[in-house]
Amino acid sequence: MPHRPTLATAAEIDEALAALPGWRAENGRLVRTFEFPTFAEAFAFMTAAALVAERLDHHPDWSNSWRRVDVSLTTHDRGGVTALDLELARAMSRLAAGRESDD
Ligand code: H2B
Repeated sequence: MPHRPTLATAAEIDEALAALPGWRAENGRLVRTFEFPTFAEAFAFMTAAALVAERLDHHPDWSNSWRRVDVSLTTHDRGGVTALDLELARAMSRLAAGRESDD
């Protein structure tokens, strides 16, 4: 993958989202809310995701409130969603899998 890929098409985003439950496309961004049983688990998820983001040199816009993490991904350089956002979304979903709260 090139370091800064080109914008994904709407069809590419739709296809990718079909395999990314909970994520949606909104205003040139991929957005998702994660909710964990405890603040400690939410923060542990953020720590793990931050290491992936550093490795990709691609960083989430996100906020945390207690057990909840709101994530918004975009490629600022390109003004929209690229394969890097999709890759980071997949990695975040993998890290959260089985750890989210049911309520
Ligand atoms: N993260 C995100 N989400 N979008 C970017 O365009 C971006 C980034 N650009 N992290 C990177 C860093 C760029 O500033 C460096 C120089 O690679």
